[in-house]
Amino acid sequence: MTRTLLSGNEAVARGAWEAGAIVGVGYPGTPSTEVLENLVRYEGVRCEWAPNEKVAAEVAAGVSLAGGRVLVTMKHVGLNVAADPLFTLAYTGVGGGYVLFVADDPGMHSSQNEQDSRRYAFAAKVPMFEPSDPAEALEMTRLAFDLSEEHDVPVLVRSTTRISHSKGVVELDGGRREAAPRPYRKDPAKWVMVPANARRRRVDLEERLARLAMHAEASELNRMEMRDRTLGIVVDGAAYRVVREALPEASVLKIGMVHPFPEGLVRSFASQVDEVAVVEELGPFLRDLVVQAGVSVRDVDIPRWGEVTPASVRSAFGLPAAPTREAVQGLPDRPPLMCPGCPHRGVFWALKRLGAIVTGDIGCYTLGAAPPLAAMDSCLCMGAGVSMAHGAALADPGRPVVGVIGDSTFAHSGITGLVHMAYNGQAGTVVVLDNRTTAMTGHQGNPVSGVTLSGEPGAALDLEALAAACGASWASTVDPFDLQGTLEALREAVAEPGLAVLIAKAPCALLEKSVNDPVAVDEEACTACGACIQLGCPAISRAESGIAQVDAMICVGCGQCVQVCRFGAIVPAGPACDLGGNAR
Ligand SMILES: Cc1ncc(C[n+]2csc(CCOP(=O)(O)OP(=O)(O)O)c2C)c(N)n1
Repeated sequence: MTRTLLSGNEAVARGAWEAGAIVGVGYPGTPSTEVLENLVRYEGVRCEWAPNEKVAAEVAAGVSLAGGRVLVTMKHVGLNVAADPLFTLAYTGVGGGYVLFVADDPGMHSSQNEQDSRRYAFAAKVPMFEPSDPAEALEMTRLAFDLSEEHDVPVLVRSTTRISHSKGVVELDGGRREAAPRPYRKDPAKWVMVPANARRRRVDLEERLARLAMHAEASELNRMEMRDRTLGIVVDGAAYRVVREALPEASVLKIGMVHPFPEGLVRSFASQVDEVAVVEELGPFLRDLVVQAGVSVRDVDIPRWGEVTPASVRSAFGLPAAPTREAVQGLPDRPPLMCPGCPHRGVFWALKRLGAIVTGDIGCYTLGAAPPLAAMDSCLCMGAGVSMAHGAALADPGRPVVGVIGDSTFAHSGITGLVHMAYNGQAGTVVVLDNRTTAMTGHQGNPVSGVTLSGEPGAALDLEALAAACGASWASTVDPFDLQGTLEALREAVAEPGLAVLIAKAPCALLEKSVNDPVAVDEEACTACGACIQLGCPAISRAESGIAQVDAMICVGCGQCVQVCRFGAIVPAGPACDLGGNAR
């Protein structure tokens, strides 16, 4: 037996490997990404990034159909994209064990919404496990594969940021257990979901759920911890650890298998305590289930948004906050900013000069909405940057509209929007910000870069050819570090009577890590006009006197500020320039 520290995501990867998964497939998204990045390091598992979560869920369905165990990973919003195959996969059931890992993000540390994946388990009628720490994440992932095969269903394992990204002690008591082969068997009544077959599988699903409900009542994943019986708390996921810290004396019913919901167990728990309360994140959900089970609940004021904390739990029960260590004071603010040398900056500098409505999308480039660039007008969900451009132009044909989308996001769900624009014969402009990587989630390869999860080269999309194939009448590629060239290309694209696709292509500054010499400000020449400040580069700021100053420690010499300075006041930092103590 080896004891080690693993994050929740590392533990899920380990659990899938131990369970004998032969394929891991998913789409990156914080806080889920590291599962596949860890699983790929194990022998005997083929891991792939899919262009989006729906494709991942379907690839996995193929693995399962042909008898292999498979893990699918995504963040909560990805489950919206994968929902279509998931809902029908509940009908077909599985061949090899099918486990879908989904990571929610209460508090929206890195997400555009805070949706609750527990509701998907109920809506799709599939079982869901909820670990509360990394050790459970490993154990439950392994068990999920067994349950999937035993009950012929896909199984959801739900984590949250706090579990995925914090480390805990995990005991590694076994190696990989190769799963018993489940060879492919032709069975159209199970796998071909035409209405006649689906109607039968729909009834069968209810029977499977009834058996799963019995399983949930007896499952060790749902456990009563009896302490002081004046108060019993029903709790799941990350909130369990918080309750244990905040109310160590309280009795607890820890829900580890939330669907099917163990109603009988809840009633039995309630009969053993004076009063029942529910503590959960993103509620009321568990609370409503407990009430539906016929148990009266003491309502406590836990916020319906964000993460629960020991302080919020204690306050909900009218208790003073336990003493905690003082937070360190006086730390500098670190607002999210495009990095020095980010290729996206040049595009937003140019877009700002265009006076267009800019429908944006999700990625590092969403920072183009922040001042001083402030050149993006919307960010809704992946792919919407393209489709919303079409809609905005329908409503306001007099104004130029530009849709902006990153390379990974374009492959994820932008291509269909482009097809829609071309198909519906409307003029429009789409800019693909091709920084050769999925930067926002930690530099994963994607179908545009052609770099696969295992680091091998795959086919890379030819974006100009793809644009033409989708029906664009104009497609061109520009270097976003050439500011004037980018502005001119944008003007040309907007003037195009048909559908124009401009590809702004230059690698992410953190990807190549090659830097030029930093630049410096010629103090005599600087007029303090602020044009360089308008680029929003963290390396440039105003000195007390108002003139520009460059932080040579972080400047990568991309040259964009040199181009916007009309006075020639930003110059390569040669030996003649005084870089002060910051010189590299
Ligand atoms: C449906 C969905 N899946 C995953 C994510 C997480 N996510 C946000 S943006 C993004 C991709 C960003 O990559 P890219 O479009 O290349 O832009 P970059 O960050 O490189 O500028 C991902 C994976 C999400 N927000 N929504």
